Amino acid sequence: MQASEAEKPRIVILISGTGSNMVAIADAVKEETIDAEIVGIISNRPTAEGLNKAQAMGLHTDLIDHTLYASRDEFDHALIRMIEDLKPDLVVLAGFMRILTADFTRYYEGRLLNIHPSLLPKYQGLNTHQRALDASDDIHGVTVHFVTEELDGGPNAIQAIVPILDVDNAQLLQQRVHEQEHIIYPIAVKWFCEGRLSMKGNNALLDGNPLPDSGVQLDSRDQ
Ligand code: NHR
Ligand code: GAR
Repeated sequence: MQASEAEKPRIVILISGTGSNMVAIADAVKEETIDAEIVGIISNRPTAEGLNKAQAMGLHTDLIDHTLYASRDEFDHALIRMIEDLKPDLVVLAGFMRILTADFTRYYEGRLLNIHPSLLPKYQGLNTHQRALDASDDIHGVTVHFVTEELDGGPNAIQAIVPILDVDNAQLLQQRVHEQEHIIYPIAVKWFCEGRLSMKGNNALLDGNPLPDSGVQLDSRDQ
């Protein structure tokens, strides 16, 4: 029997910019690859292009401008209130560019995912593509992980390896990493919505079994 709309897992997506990962997830929901309901897209930036894309897809959008809050604490508490109005089962960071306080990450522990453009634990923080090039790495990639208080430090769910080419620069590398992001983020969200992906302690579990530190690893060279 098809689950009624009311029973589907409810997803809220937080963005700050382009929103291409948000669109990839929303497309997978629309195509019914993911059996869930996207109940809202929230941006901390009024100019985020992703807001227009979400509206064009008929999704509910909210704006919460972090520059109007005196502290991270006040912003995060207001953000929690805005998210809670939407009663989510899963909160997805998709290019959301504000570091979150421990109050926030504890509130959503085990139901908060992020995508980070590196093979975590390598290159936490910003400017990851240039840092991988500067280090003359052979491979780079992208990771979906559960968010904990420690920045980019929560357990990995899935990552995709992207080879670094001799002719690469940060922009080319970023483009190839982006293609992989749009593959692995919908997979992770699907697993979560099916009850297959969860977090216990500092481990990600798939079907109840702890994943390796890398998470499930895909290699774009195999595609
Ligand atoms: N918060 C916690 N506690 N833990 C994580 O793992 C988080 C997080 C908040 C965001 C996404 C993220 C990433 O994948 C993320 C993961 C922004 C910054 C940052 O330095 C760092 C990491 C991430 C996102 N932001 C600046 C700040 O002062 C602002 C930068 C800007 O506005 O452009 O918050 O890497
Ligand atoms: C993505 O590449 C994501 O990995 C990255 O921002 C981009 C957002 O793209 N996230 C971070 O760098 C987090 N620090 P999108 O807005 O098109 O989804």
